[in-house]
Amino acid sequence: MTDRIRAGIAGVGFMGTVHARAIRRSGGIVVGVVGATGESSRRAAERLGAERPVDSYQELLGSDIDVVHICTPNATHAPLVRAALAAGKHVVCEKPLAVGRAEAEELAGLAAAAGVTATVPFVYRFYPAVREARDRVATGASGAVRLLHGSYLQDWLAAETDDNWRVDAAAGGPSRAFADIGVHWCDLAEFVSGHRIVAVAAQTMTAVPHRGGRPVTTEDAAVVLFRTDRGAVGNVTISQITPGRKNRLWVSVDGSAESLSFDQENPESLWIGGREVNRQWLRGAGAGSAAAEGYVTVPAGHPQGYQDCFDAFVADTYAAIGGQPPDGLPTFADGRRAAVITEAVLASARARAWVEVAA
Ligand code: SOE
Repeated sequence: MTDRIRAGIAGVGFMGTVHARAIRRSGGIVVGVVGATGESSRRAAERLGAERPVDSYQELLGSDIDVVHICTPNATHAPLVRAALAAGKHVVCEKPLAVGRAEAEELAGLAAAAGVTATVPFVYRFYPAVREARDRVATGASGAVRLLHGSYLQDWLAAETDDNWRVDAAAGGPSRAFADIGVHWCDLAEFVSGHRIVAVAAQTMTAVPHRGGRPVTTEDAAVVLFRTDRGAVGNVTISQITPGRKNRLWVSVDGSAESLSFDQENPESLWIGGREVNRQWLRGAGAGSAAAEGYVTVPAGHPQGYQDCFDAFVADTYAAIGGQPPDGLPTFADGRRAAVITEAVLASARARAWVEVAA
């Protein structure tokens, strides 16, 4: 496909804005955007540089777009994805793909049957340091992976006065912290290690029982033990109430020959621990694997960050739309995987027992 990809965006908040930048940086065209109201759509069309304002999602789907980016609250993803697939569009749907396993499985099945490109932005895969870690494990440099551990900590809900649509199960789904960011950590741990989580023992907690004058039924934090399909064990702490941690995803993959750790708040390097020597691999300094170098866009010392990951994710999605799906592209199958793990975490927390994670 030599023509530029023509994209529509549903949802014009923080994520819709990030997607709009990435669409343009990937050579795409933002044809139209639709928000909650006609007025918010028109304002966003101007702010995001869309070709024209659009009054409704149906009008957007009826226009000359190749792909729609769904950046709306979680509970609206399924109906919007169904309509986009029925209209023959490729789809980029924000995570979580759906608010439950059954819905996620349905959407993954519909996308496969439609034969379109359907992706989910597990964008932390697109840091060059993460690709370097994945390559070191895949090529055997790290040895056999024995432990996976870490945390994903934020603080934007730490205050009792903090509130957000994700707090409400009706809009966000039955899980909040884990479905929102725990799935990123699990995706990254599995992506780098090649292992699959097969059983979890989880504890969730809601530190702030009321927000905005209403009771809270979704978790502020979760602590999860797990086993993998290849004999490793691990644990992860997920929190959106940890003061001072803004978006601190940290994962350690501990092999028999070396351990690797990546910190999303310090993404320009990969720590490589050895018995005799510890090293810091530096992005862009020329010593990376081909897998890592493919995502280096500027030299070392000129930091790449979150938006760069999003740009690479959208560019790879568009390459897939053009018939050349790159390695490591997160699809609806990965969105389904996230929903399966989330369901097991909630079930384990309720039962206070180990729960198997379906394949
Ligand atoms: C809020 O927790 C949020 O924007 C998530 O929804 C994103 O997936 C994550 O990348 C950053 O934090």
